[in-house]
Amino acid sequence: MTIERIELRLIAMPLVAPFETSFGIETVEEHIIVRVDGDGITGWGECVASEGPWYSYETNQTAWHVLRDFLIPLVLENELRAPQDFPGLAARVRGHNMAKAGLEAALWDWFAKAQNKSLAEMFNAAQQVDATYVLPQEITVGVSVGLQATPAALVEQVRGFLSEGYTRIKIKIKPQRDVALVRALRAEFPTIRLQVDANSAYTLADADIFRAMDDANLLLIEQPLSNDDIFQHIKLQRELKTAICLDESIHSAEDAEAALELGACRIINIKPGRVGGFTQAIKIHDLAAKHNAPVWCGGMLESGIGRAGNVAIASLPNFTLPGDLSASRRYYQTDIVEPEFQVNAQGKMRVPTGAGIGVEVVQKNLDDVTISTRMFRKK
Ligand code: OSB
Ligand code: MG
Repeated sequence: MTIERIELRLIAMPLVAPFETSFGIETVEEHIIVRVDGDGITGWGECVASEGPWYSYETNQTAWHVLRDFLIPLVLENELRAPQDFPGLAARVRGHNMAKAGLEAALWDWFAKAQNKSLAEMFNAAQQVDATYVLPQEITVGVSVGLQATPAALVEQVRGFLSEGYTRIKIKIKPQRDVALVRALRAEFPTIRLQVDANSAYTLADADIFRAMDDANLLLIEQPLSNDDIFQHIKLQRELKTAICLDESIHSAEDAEAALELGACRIINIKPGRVGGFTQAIKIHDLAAKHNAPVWCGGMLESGIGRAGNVAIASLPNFTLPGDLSASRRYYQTDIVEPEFQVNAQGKMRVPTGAGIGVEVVQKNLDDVTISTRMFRKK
């Protein structure tokens, strides 16, 4: 059981439509794909850093540097017995969670394939039904809708997603484009499962804006205040009936414990990339369950490689809220895996059952979107 080669690829995939958040507009998604090879087995992972340090400080350039110079040598110079060995090895590297998570994901896929188990099985997603344990066959998913030119355009976008089957809608908000959007949607769709995501665009001085949406029956308000903040969120959560959900503030199980015990939020968005990988994501899932706090799986506009891991982790039992896990074609004309991810008329997505990520990487599609490649070998 030895990893002999690791390949990095920077890829650029055009989005079917621009995605606008409070921190910017994305039209092309650039990610790093990590491939590990050994013993005739290939594992795939996706690093969800982006071009610029807007969502977090990581960029594809910082992730490439940290992977090339620090993380990949650690894997090639040490013998791993399980993917869970990686976080301990990588702990010397402070931060850079997305770089770590991209490589850890490839290791999970590689070890899962070596044991002929699906990722969901590796993550212990089986749930008790009567006397036996079974893996969930499908999960309920949602869609994250970017800022649109007008409230009317947003209403039409949402109508389209509802007609495709999605049963939970998240909208992006930013100052001046918030309460009016919620009101426009509630006027048209009074009972849908609706939530908002501010991506850290507000301060406590804006508390009135959140009070103004407190009666809109939102599932949650995601990351209203500063990235990394816990303290100010405690003060805001005290003022609101609606649950705050933290995204950018939670980088580890320790952060999650502080936020839940101190009352900074009542729900956590788990993105494996943001927390350094699936091992840490599972820790946060388990910790939140102990606190009776629901979690859901966030997204970073992943290709099918990253999506496969997210769908698998979202099948764990305390992922009780629908995730930002939409069909491949909601993001991309052509995905780099087969079969593509689909959503049915009830807003559900199937969890792959094959070994590892459970989908095949289509080499030609991957080559078509590759900007640069670099190979690393065991000495
Ligand atoms: O805050 O959840 C976020 C996309 C890029 C960066 C941050 C976020 C998002 C999304 C999209 O909301 C979720 C998806 O992948 O569908
Ligand atoms: Mg978010």
